[in-house]
Amino acid sequence: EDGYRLWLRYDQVQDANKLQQYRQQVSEIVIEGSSPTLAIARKELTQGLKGLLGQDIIFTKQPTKAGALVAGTPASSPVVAALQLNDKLKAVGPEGYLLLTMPVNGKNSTVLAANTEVGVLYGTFHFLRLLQTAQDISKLSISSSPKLQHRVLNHWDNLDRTVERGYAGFSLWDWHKLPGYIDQRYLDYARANASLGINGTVLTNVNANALVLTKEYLVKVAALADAFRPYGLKVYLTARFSAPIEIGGLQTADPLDPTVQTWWKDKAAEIYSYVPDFGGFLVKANSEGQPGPQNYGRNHADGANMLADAVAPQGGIVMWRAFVYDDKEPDDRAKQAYNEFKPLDGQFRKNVMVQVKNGAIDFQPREPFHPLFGAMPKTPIMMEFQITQEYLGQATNLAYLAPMFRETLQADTHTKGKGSTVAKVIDGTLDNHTLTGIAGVANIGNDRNWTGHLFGQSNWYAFGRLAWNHQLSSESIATEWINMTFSTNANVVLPVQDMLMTSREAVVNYMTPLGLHHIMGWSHHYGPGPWIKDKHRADWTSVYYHRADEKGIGFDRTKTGSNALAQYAPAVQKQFGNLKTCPEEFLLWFHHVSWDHKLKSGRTLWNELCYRYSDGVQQVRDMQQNWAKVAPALDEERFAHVQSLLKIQEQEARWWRDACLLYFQTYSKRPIPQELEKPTQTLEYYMNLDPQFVPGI
Ligand code: BDP
Repeated sequence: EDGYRLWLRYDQVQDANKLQQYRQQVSEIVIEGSSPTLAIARKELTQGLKGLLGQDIIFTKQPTKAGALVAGTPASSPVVAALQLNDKLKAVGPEGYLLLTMPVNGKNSTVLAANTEVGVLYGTFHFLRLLQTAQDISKLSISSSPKLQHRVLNHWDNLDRTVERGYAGFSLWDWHKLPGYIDQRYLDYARANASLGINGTVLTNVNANALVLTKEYLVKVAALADAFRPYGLKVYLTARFSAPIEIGGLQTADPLDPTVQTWWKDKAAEIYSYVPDFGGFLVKANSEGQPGPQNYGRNHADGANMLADAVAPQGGIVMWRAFVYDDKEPDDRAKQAYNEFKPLDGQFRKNVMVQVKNGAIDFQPREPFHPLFGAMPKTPIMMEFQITQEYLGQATNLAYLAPMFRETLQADTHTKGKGSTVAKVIDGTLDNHTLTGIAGVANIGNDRNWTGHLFGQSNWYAFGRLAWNHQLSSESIATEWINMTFSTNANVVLPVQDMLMTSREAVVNYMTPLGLHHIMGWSHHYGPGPWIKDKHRADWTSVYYHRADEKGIGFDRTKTGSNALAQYAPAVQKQFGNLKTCPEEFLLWFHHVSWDHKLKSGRTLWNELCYRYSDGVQQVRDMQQNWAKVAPALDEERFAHVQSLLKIQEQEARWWRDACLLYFQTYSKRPIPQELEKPTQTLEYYMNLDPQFVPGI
């Protein structure tokens, strides 16, 4: 029980009555066709049902008795074709599927129908999930299709197999053994993605290496693409903007230079000769030292359009990142992306999406939504979430991220009046776009359990489920994941559900409560570092963000400060701009607030900070208690793994609490409330800690 099987375990249904019912309801399978994708669906049904029902599965050509599962497309299956589902199928589009209880040849059956074979595969996983989560399958009437077109993982994987901000071992891609050796792990990876409906993978780091675009690597990329294709998973690459110079021998990478344009066109054609369904490019340009069009006095649209033209003939897309900042924006880093991109609205080619991080700084435990959502109505805006926990305790902290993803998706931009949610911006319904997408920076590596922390799997899972349907609730996704990963038994579900649902808020509390942000350890972003200052760039220090002084704490982003707030719609400005109406979770994001300011709890800001930090520690202790409850129902191996990590998390929560409170206290000059636990070390102790080591406090 090392976690390798993820949420696709298919252990026998625990409830005896349910098992009995399911055995009758799934008595035989009718699935025609022998394409690679249908072969995978058939294998999944065989293994899945065999495991779940504890008996062998019978395949037939026609339903012969009640309880047949009939799966296929009208093209692959004459039985499905005869059912006349055309209208319903039309409505679910190329990747959707139907799961219907209906008579077939007079026999009560379950029909799984789709327009494409990948649709059948997605429906297969859905059907198996119903059994894994102990649902009633007697009257199915499901039609499901994705709300977003491109559902993509971003791997920040380097060619030497290190993973930027990866905490689960090394990269899955074994470039050395490719293309000859196809590791079983590639197939298991693709299968897990298919089970969620993830349909794209960017193989390489946004801090890109041009070598991946050389012939030597492209044959390896092609081997991966071939392995992934039957699972509906398309391959994308990051394009290093200076590649024409580095591997092409040109003098320039100026996007308006015809020789550069031709170089990229030829390069794209070459890539398509290896990977005929290549998805396109993801680009980080003019950010954190990456080259880009601005090196030549051009703008982001010039750069993106050049690449878009290169991949357009073969139907490729460009995902151009809006994560740009440098020290040119002296008063507030949060403003730069909007300032650079908003004026370019309407100037991008049709096959370009601008990929925007959920918030304007950088994947903090909590950020208000990025002001670019809703601000560029003529441009398809793609969401970028970070699944890997760079700023949320990395692989030692349990933080279930669905509530964080949902919080951003549900946020109201007000750009077209009330109800203009971020979800509607990215799914194209607000501004009428058909090109839509979502990206998640992967938390996957070659650790046996894939994600380092077993519970990291829940974040891969949640990202995929929300990418398919952003309206799912965090709770329902959590329940599914728990049922599939651990058990459907309430003794397990309830405590683990509780752990998942508090975990992200716990992290916010013990790291960055009340809108604090970017106060973690220098560069590695692990552990507290609110004292960090005097680095070569102010916007890489902590004091730049928290601005604590004798009077108070917080970053004034209102008119009296950086006025970053002006980038939001008037209704949002009004709400966030007023100290009285600003949600407390964003208070110090937008305001510099005096230590004695009274909060909703009736406490002063200083006391509230002390309480929040302490609550965070308590919440981790509650998680430990909850986990202890599941011991009797769980295998020793997974239980012990999580138990040890929770112990580390509790230490880290105290580390954060004590270091931050002691540090901020040097400004507030107020005592930590009597009733709260006190730090056991001095501030100097924390400031001098070698950040490589978790303090054994
Ligand atoms: C930051 C990471 C850095 C990434 C960068 C990015 O610290 O490693 O390269 O984002 O998204 O969060 O480009």
